[in-house]
Amino acid sequence: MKEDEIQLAELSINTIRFLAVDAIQNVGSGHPGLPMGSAAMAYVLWMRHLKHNPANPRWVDRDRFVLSAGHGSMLLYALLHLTGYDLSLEDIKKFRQWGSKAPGHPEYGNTPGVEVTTGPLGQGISNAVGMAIAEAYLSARYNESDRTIIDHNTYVIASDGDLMEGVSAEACSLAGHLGLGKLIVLYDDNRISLAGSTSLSFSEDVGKRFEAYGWHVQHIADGNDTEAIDNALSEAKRDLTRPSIICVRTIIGYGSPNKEGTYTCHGSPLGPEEIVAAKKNLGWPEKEEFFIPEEVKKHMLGSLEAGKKSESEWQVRFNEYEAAYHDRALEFERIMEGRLPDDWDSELPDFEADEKGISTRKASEAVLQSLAVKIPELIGGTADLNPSTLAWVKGYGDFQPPASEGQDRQGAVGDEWSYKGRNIHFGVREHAMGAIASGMALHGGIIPFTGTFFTFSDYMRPPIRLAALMGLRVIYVFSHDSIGVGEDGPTHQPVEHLMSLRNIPNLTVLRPGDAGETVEAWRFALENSKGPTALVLTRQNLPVFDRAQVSPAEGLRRGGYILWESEGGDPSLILIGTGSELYIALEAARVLDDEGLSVRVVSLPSWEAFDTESEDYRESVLPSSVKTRVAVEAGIKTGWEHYVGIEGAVIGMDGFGASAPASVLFEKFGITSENVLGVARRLIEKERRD
Ligand SMILES: Cc1ncc(C[n+]2csc(CCOP(=O)(O)OP(=O)(O)O)c2C)c(N)n1
Repeated sequence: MKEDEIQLAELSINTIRFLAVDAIQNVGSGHPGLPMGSAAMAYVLWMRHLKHNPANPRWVDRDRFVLSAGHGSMLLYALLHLTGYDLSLEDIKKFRQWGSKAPGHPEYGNTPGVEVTTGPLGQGISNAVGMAIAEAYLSARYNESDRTIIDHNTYVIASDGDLMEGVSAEACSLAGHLGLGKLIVLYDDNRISLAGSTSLSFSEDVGKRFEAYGWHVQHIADGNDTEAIDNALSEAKRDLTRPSIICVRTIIGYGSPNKEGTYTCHGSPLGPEEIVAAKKNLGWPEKEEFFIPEEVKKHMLGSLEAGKKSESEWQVRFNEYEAAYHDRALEFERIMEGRLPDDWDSELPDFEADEKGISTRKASEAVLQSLAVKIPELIGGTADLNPSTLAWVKGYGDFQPPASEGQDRQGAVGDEWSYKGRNIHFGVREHAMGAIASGMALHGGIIPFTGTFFTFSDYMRPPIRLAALMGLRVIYVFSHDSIGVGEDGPTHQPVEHLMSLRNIPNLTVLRPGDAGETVEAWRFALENSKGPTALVLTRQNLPVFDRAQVSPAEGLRRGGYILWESEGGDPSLILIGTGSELYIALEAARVLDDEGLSVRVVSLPSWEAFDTESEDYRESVLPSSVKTRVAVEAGIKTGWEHYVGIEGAVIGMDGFGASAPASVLFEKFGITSENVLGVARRLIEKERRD
């Protein structure tokens, strides 16, 4: 490397550092330590390796970059600004302010060039595993021996906190198993976290840990050694069969004479005096703020031209591909735009009325198989619960590294083991499964689904929340949705989970009441491209309603609908049910109807969907004049007042379940049509008395 290039690199690195320092000081909050310490590795990655086009942040074959340690957001904003993304210096001056394009932590959809929302430590690096899985799947499916249209890396900067969080262990263990060679992590090994030295709580050998996962591990002793970082990145890129981690020893707050190497610069502005001292120390103009030397501006903005060139070269390759493989090219464009194929729902199953019925998990399995035929981007799997949740796509192979000859394939979903496989075996790693699914959705070209028992949705809550925040189309299949689980007992019986997930904004929770509603639930989930959907399904069989006798299951799409009512309408009582309790409500309603009462049964599989319907529609389903209402759901009751009011009644759970056969549990906890009858009669009587 020539002397003037080395100097320009140093100047650029200091520009990144002081843009971060000044922006944070300007607004009085933020995290300067990480950008100062990791500016050199970020510079080398972005200026010498990252394939991207700042003029088109959505270019499909760009490398993905994830700042997993989202608190260091000013590092990313400095890079985005300097390399020509649509993020001005004025935006940066409004760092962390209302409506800013530079929020406190990077937010997907808010800032051009931000690939993922990060901040909760451990998530970003786990999302990146999903991005690398998506890349591997798409390149296996679409690249031809003579034409390559997908070939990019996923880069991560991760911090101590990221690697302390358990989810990173789950995700990186799986990444090692899968041999995701295009995943490259730069570990900002500064040995300082928020509250002090990592020697207080984190003394494992990270390199050895990743070696044990099957990763390619490299070490760099000096985080400012740009040549070493450059070489390590090249080496990492050459290894196509193992993910790479480069452990880079850095100094948090590098350059700040009184604060570097200490936790005091992790999350507070350096302060005016210390900033002057740091600038002096690194040979930076002391009085200047937001200073960008002309030569740095020119040099780093060179990314714009280089990016445009990379993309146009790719476009030529894509055009050639399109000429040779027309249909596949069209399909590729479609999936990358997130559009469903025209006839995607043409083969959905129809379920005949059946008293004995089937479980909604089983119905879901049938629906999923029919969708898989039409939607090649629908890929996913379970956390070691395929045979129980039935969330698999049979006949589409297992997503595994190609060189897995001779391995024990018990439990595999298909004969084929390759990156073309559409069944991902997440292992018993629910938390990572959620984060990985988000990464796949973020990458584009994939509609991911996951599967586990509903009670373990707790283990997935952090990524579910973030998927909702980011507005990602991820489909969570949760089976074994209540005390209906039976003998496994209270550890496996979700109770508070429905209400708890309903509280996450922009997550749609759907609890279908029979097989017909399950078909509609899947349809809803696929069409919901603005946020995740949780499908909450039973283990036990439920009757399949005779839709000639009750309303069509399409009603589910509105979140709630009148399933059935006494002739003449004008009900004096409304029974509301979801999932496995819907038929219980219907049974009770028919008895009351026989007794001469005018009853309405409302199926309410999704609160979120129903609440976004017009007031007129909601009023037509739940007329405010009818105050005598009973809701029945095998979950915690709290919250149902929202629909039954204080004058209504709720039949549900007050505490945990128990270990016993399901039928006994429903009996003991009073979730039966007899109890609905009793409660309804009491309410009616009370109303008559009042
Ligand atoms: C899941 C989660 N827990 C806690 C926090 C709060 N927090 C922000 S940064 C941080 C630790 C910072 O240490 P490190 O990751 O090493 O970053 P550095 O100090 O090097 O900037 C913590 C605990 C968080 N962002 N996410």
